[in-house]
Amino acid sequence: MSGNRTFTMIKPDAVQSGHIGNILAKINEAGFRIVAMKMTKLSTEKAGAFYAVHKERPFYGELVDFMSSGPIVAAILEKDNAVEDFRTLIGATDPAKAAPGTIRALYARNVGENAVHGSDSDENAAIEGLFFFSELERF
Ligand code: IDP
Ligand code: MG
Repeated sequence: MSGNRTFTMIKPDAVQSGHIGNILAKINEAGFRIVAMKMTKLSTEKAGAFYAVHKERPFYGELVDFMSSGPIVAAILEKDNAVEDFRTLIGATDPAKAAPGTIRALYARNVGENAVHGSDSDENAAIEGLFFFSELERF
């Protein structure tokens, strides 16, 4: 059975470009409820830990540098079938391949600086939500 929560970040490129409000509006219009949210900045250590699963990928260093380059907005989102529906809403990793109207098609700069993160499984959604939010910060 699919779960009802996912985790997202509005990445440093989209925060810097002033797209927080536009992206939250898309999330809202798509029927997600915000369970938790904060603006914060990842240290290189924290970014490295968050993306540890990609350690062996050639772009890992670039990814860690980018994700710690400026503030991000982290959030837990709730909706039926949250993980899959949110991946559909954000579109493909590479904005050049993302479907029209998706958040990455609208706001991403390139395959690395791609505006938003979205969890890839219920298990990772739970792990990633706990990485940022305590029980007292989840509503
Ligand atoms: P996803 O975010 O769509 O799940 P992943 O393959 O999990 O994509 O990669 C994690 C993040 O790493 C991407 O969102 C993007 O920021 C970055 N990334 C992925 N592929 C590349 C690449 O080929 N070059 C640079 N950065 C990349
Ligand atoms: Mg991923």
